[in-house]
Amino acid sequence: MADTTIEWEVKRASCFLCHLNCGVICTKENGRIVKIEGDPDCPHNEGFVCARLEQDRWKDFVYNPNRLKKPLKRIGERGAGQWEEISWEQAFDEMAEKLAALRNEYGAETLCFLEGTYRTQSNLHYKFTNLFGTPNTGGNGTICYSSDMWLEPCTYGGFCSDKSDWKRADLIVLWGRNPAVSEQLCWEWVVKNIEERGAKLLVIDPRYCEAAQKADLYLQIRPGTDSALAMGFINIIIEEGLYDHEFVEEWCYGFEEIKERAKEYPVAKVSEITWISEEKIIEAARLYASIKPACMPWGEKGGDGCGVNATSAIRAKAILRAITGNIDVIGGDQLTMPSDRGDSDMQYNHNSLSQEQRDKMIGNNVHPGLTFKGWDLISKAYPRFYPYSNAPLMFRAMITGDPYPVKACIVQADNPMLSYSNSKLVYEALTSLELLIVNDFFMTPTAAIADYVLPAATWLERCSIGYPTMDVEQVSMNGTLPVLERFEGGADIDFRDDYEFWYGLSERLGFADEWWGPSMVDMFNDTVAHFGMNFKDFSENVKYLRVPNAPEKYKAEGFKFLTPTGKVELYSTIIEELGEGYDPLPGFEYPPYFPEVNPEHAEEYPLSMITGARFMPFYHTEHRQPGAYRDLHPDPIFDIHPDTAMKLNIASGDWCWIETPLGRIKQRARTTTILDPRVISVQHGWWFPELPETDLFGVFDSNINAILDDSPEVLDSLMGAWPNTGLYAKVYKVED
Ligand SMILES: Nc1nc2c(c(=O)[nH]1)N[C@H]1C(S)=C(S)[C@@H](COP(=O)(O)OP(=O)(O)OC[C@H]3O[C@@H](n4cnc5c(=O)[nH]c(N)nc54)[C@H](O)[C@@H]3O)O[C@H]1N2
Ligand SMILES: Nc1nc2c(c(=O)[nH]1)N[C@H]1C(S)=C(S)[C@@H](COP(=O)(O)OP(=O)(O)OC[C@H]3O[C@@H](n4cnc5c(=O)[nH]c(N)nc54)[C@H](O)[C@@H]3O)O[C@H]1N2
Ligand code: SF4
Ligand SMILES: [Mo]
Repeated sequence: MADTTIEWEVKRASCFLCHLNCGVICTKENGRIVKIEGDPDCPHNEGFVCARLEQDRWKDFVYNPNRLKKPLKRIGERGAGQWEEISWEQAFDEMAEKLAALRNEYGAETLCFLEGTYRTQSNLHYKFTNLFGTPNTGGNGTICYSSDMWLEPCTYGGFCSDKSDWKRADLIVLWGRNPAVSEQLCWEWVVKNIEERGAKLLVIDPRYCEAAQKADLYLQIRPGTDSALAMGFINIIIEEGLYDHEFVEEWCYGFEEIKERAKEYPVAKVSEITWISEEKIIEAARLYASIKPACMPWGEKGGDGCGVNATSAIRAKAILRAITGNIDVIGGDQLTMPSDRGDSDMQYNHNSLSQEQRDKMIGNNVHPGLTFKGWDLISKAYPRFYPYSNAPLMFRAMITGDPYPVKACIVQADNPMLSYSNSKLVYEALTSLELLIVNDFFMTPTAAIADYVLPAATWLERCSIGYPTMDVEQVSMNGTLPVLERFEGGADIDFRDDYEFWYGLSERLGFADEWWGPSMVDMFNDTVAHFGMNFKDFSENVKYLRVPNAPEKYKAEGFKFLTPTGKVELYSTIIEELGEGYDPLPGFEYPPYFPEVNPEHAEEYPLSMITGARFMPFYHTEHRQPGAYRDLHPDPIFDIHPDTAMKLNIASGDWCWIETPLGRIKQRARTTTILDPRVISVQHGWWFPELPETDLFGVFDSNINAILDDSPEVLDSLMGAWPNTGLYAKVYKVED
């Protein structure tokens, strides 16, 4: 008689399909997950989950038949789709042997690492690269939050833009941020605050987006001009005496300097640059300075993603938070400070890397902010900061060998063939390597050109400590053991988690004893040791641990902001120390393609373009595999105003070419009045897993980054950030 016993199991996890790390409960039947629900007891999401988990869509993620099953070794030409399945042991042995040989031949700096948006334990790859001896870790962080993570500590010795007090603010400023799509849990908090507490909402966005539609005041800004607007606000707030006099006098350094600089941005000039009426600019500045407390969370587009003005936009916003007295107050943007536990260097092993190697970090002498050079200057405030090599320079080094040969790259949780600008150059760079290793869930366009492709464990298949981001009052530490073990319930994927990946390599390279042990549990045992228990007990007994933030730290006796002056530096002495060419005060310069500075270019490419405004259900380049996610959004879409579309004889739904000097890609038009007629909005992240691997899944067909520039002229000088908004393009119908 067949065994009909059904075994049920219920396990907790932190969803990592996005950074919010919602607490979830997974129900298993005979070793397979059958249900995932939001955990009502999780103080962060209180049962909320988004569309990525609803309708059982997660099944097409974790149980997707296209997941990588075994380590693959390239046996044909690069990109020819010819692979041999090998064991993990063989993969580790061979990869380590090749890495050691390349290190002997070219020096350790020949290895670089690439990461995308934070999706796994980021300390692990630093630990590995530092112990291996290379300073070269690059990533998308340069245009995503890391620039904030450096510039905010440089301004106020900590950072606050992910500790915005969404639920208790009386005014919420969403500036280049649309959480209604990008962080839906945060949007729940905003809506609740508006409905229950009567909070006001100010939105600054070129698209009349979901958040804008609920705003009390909406500014339809011209893409790429945010720092001009911020300077205009600073000017109005200072000239009208609306700033927080007490906070400025006691706690701000460089007020006269910023006041003088801001005078260069009178409202008429700002209106001309930003396409926003003078009245609205004044109204918005007064609103932000008068309603207290106000929070202004971080936003990718009105800051890190805006190219040459990235530093200025981020700094000017930080200054606005300070002069309006909204830093570290309840309902404002609360300040994080280094933990007083004195984190050991074991997490990152930054101290294992010699100064000689640090000095070789690519970007160190050109865009020093995010490199070790910049980190040294803010490390008092942010000892666990992640330094970054500059990715555009690193790709160029792979191709040219300048400043030295970069011959090997490990890619983990990143899809660089799509996520960085100038994909064709990225392709040239990655295919010129002697060794490319990719660790992912799926065969991506990046994995397709690798030498080794290794199947990764998802968040359901590894243990974790979830630290939900973007949440001010309930930082909950959610320790969980794997929901699924390898091969459980008949699953056929021979994954290793990201810890095991690094440990396996380290073992063969002779530095395993620098790790906590062979398993991630060993690391987490150490993380929770100060609670007097091991990780297993912690995950089973503690469930959620809330660590409330303590606001108004500056009111304590003897407090100093962790900057060189001990104050909020409106004028940055740290940037000054980095030398000429880096401005200690924010401002605005016209980005290279603007008609004001490049009229010929604008004649050929007349439409202002934003790229990568988020849309559901995808997370960047993920979930394109045929199935539940893709069914919700089968084709790439760009938005265009109906008047503009009509002039160009484009109907909604038409496939169109979008062209820049770097080439053209195609997407389908969607006409909408949420945009100014002069602006188009193009989706990012598009590839087509259903197309042949040998064509790299159509990676150049509809991927906007294939035609975006990352050359030195378009980068922010201090951060080296490349632009994904405020660009210029032309569009026309695909005729054949
Ligand atoms: N034009 C334009 N370009 C942009 C942007 C834009 O707005 N416009 N946005 C930029 C921003 S802000 C970011 S953050 C980047 C994002 O860039 P990426 O992070 O490169 O994009 P993802 O598609 O999220 O790629 C992550 C890859 O990691 C894999 N992965 C996910 N989780 C794990 C894990 O736990 N372990 C392992 N080993 N692999 C995992 C996924 O399957 C996927 O292939 O894109 C940037 N690029
Ligand atoms: N669905 C989905 N959610 C995501 C992601 C995803 O890929 N998909 N990615 C995650 C990641 S890594 C990040 S970094 C966050 C980013 O989160 P957000 O910053 O909220 O995301 P975006 O949609 O890139 O940009 C927000 C808004 O900025 C507007 N914008 C574009 N150009 C400009 C400009 O020049 N100035 C101003 N002021 N606004 C501009 C866009 O129209 C958009 O409405 O989203 C996260 N959430
Ligand atoms: S909001 Fe993010 S963490 Fe929460 S359920 Fe959706 S994808 Fe998962
Ligand atoms: Mo990001």
